[in-house]
Amino acid sequence: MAPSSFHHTLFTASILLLSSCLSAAEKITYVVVGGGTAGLAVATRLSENADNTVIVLEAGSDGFDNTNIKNLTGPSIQALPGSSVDYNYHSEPLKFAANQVANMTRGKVLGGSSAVNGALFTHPSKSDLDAWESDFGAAGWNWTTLSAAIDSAEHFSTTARLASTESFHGSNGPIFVTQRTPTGDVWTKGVIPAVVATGGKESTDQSGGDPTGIWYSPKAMFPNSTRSYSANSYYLPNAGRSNLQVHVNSTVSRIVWGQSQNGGAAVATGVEYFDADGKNTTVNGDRVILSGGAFGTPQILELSGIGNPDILKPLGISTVVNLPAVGENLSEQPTSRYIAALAPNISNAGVQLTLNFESPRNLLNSTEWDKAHELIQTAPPGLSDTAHKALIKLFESDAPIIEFMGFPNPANLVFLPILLHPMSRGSSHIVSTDVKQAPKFDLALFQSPFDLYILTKATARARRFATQDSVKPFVAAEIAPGANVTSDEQFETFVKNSVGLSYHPLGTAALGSVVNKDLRVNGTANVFVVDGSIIPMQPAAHPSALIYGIGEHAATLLKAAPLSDDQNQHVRRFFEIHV
Ligand SMILES: Cc1cc2nc3c(=O)[nH]c(=O)nc-3n(C[C@H](O)[C@H](O)[C@H](O)COP(=O)(O)OP(=O)(O)OC[C@H]3O[C@@H](n4cnc5c(N)ncnc54)[C@H](O)[C@@H]3O)c2cc1C
Ligand SMILES: *[C@@H]1O[C@H](CO)[C@@H](O)[C@H](O)[C@H]1NC(C)=O
Ligand SMILES: *[C@@H]1O[C@H](CO)[C@@H](O)[C@H](O)[C@H]1NC(C)=O
Ligand SMILES: *[C@@H]1O[C@H](CO)[C@@H](O)[C@H](O)[C@H]1NC(C)=O
Ligand SMILES: *[C@@H]1O[C@H](CO)[C@@H](O)[C@H](O)[C@H]1NC(C)=O
Ligand SMILES: *[C@@H]1O[C@H](CO)[C@@H](O)[C@H](O)[C@H]1NC(C)=O
Ligand SMILES: *[C@@H]1O[C@H](CO)[C@@H](O)[C@H](O)[C@H]1NC(C)=O
Ligand SMILES: *[C@@H]1O[C@H](CO)[C@@H](O)[C@H](O)[C@H]1NC(C)=O
Ligand SMILES: *[C@@H]1O[C@H](CO)[C@@H](O)[C@H](O)[C@H]1NC(C)=O
Ligand SMILES: *[C@@H]1O[C@H](CO)[C@@H](O)[C@H](O)[C@H]1NC(C)=O
Ligand SMILES: *[C@@H]1O[C@H](CO)[C@@H](O)[C@H](O)[C@H]1NC(C)=O
Ligand SMILES: CC(=O)N[C@H]1CO[C@H](CO)[C@@H](O)[C@@H]1O
Repeated sequence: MAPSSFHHTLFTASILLLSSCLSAAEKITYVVVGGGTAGLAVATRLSENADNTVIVLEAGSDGFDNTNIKNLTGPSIQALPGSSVDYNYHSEPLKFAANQVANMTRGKVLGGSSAVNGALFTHPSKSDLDAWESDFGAAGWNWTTLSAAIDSAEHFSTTARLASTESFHGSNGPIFVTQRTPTGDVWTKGVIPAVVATGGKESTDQSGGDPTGIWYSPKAMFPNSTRSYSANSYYLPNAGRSNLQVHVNSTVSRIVWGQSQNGGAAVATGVEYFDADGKNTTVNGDRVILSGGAFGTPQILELSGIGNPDILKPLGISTVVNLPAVGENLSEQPTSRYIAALAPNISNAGVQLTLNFESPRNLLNSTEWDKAHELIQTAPPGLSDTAHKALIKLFESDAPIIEFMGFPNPANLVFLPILLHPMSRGSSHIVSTDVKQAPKFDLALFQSPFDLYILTKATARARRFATQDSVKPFVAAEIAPGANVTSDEQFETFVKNSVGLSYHPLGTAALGSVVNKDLRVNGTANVFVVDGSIIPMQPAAHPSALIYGIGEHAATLLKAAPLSDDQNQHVRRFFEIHV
């Protein structure tokens, strides 16, 4: 933490001094908005260069004394949603899912959502990441570059008796990634053979570009099973750096704009924020990096006049850059569930999950595949042509479409099927000029009938796993969907009525529509987005590993980009990547 004696006026003066003596080794002051998953990754990496000064403003507190953050067992994880480290956001009623209101947990604490998440550390598939370059036009963003960036974040350690392939992982990064041996035989002797018996397969490591199959997926945790996340693994070991300052309890309300130049690109001079004492203040910088996450980043952009004038004008915000894609293209992976009570005396506990990734050809028989293929042809409102084509391509190439999460619940056998590549697109927009008022979130889950169809078939398949001979000795009665759910219609109603979130909202400041391949916001000289908002399409993965990779890759790009790149920013430049 910065010393509480931090003196703002002196500090601003020193920045002015720094920026007035640029030389071969450029001195660049970065202001990072949000000390979350990607924010602390990019801030820590940028501060490796002693010429950079990096100031992080985080809305939440430091959270280091919160034992529920450290401890990854069920009761601790379950105590985080709704607590002081959660923004406690709620969705608009889900119009296509029985008008339910979903609780949308997001971390409001140093570390962001990496402090409150389930800690699964999954590498995305090659086909997902190559689509960024080939389909979304983001040159240089592909499997080769991003998987290397994820590896830079990772410190993998193998565990006795569980299969893994070390070459698929990073071994020197700050985030510890560990597998634990599961207790009992439910998974090893029951579920894994059941998946294989029903046409699935066992994986020896999902991290090499093809996650297909069931595996004991590792978590971001130290060998002692406590959470390894951006605050304790990127920031804390480097907290002594004099050029890295992290201010908690500091909520950014907007970007401060200076005179624009060179063809109209908007120039940020810094940001305005409420400091730990609630005082409205500003900090200057050469570059502003927004790392507020998929909900926080579009909120700050809109509060700063970057977005759709139809949304900004009624709130009295003048448009600085007309960029209607801000806050649009929101995607979330909906979940369903399958639960059966375990038979008496079955041991099933701990922190080790299994994940089972399956493809359309695995999940669907030929009749069902034809039906799904027909449904995927119709784009729901809000889905861009680019994303629609990319999704069809993934489906036809039999890329993973469903993941079954298997939990070590002591009383029950639990599978949560997750729809990996949803078509439905929602939005996240401000409704007030007050940063402390929650934006409005339209998740649009199941607006696409394709999404509902796939998740319905997956729920039925989960029951098939649980009723295989190998699983029978471990389970008693089915709890959900329940014995009265048998027809396609009943399964579909069950899925709609019991939909859950995977807490993977992404895409609200997407590459190719809000930011260019340098992560610069279109129409600005020096504002960048570095977080999950830039992801143009859901990966077949839990996204935190990828988001650390985005922080790593962004730092590499920014370290190599001189300030003259910002000064020479013309709006035209954006078209070079946006075809
Ligand atoms: C309950 C839950 C379970 C999950 N489980 C998993 C999992 O097991 N595996 C996995 O890979 N992923 C999981 N995820 C998803 C993953 O954690 C997130 O996608 C990822 O952490 C998001 O990273 P980010 O950098 O985009 O945003 P965040 O990490 O959320 O960071 C945003 C930061 O910005 C701050 N901020 C926002 N607005 C402002 C402002 N105006 N001023 C100052 N600061 C601001 C926030 O307080 C926050 O610290 C889960 C998420 C949740 C919520
Ligand atoms: C931040 O706020 C929390 C909760 O109000 C408080 O406990 C903590 O001391 C504050 N930290 C700082 C550095 O102001
Ligand atoms: C985590 O909490 C559980 C109780 O839920 C406790 O048994 C366990 O020892 C704790 N683990 C650590 C590493 O503190
Ligand atoms: C959603 O959050 C509210 C509090 O805001 C809580 O009362 C409710 O139990 C939560 N619902 C679920 C399903 O967790
Ligand atoms: C990925 O991006 C890098 C960096 O621009 C480039 O060298 C490479 O050719 C790209 N494509 C693939 C398939 O690696
Ligand atoms: C677990 O290991 C980490 C990293 O070595 C350490 O910082 C932490 O104190 C340990 N926690 C416990 C409860 O042993
Ligand atoms: C903070 O102060 C500035 C300068 O006085 C003012 O323009 C701005 O509206 C204030 N911001 C908030 C959120 O009150
Ligand atoms: C969504 O993103 C695409 C690029 O993937 C972009 O072309 C489109 O404009 C965005 N949609 C909206 C409604 O802004
Ligand atoms: C595919 O499964 C459906 C049930 O969803 C069944 O009615 C149909 O007969 C099956 N078709 C084939 C070709 O197996
Ligand atoms: C099955 O039974 C449960 C519990 O009694 C009930 O809530 C649900 O609506 C029933 N479903 C169907 C399809 O009848
Ligand atoms: C990028 O900004 C320029 C100028 O503001 C605008 O003409 C162009 O349409 C923008 N691109 C997108 C994809 O919004
Ligand atoms: C070894 C063991 O835990 N046995 C228990 C199995 O479950 C029955 C009934 O629930 C108990 O009575 C046994 O003690």
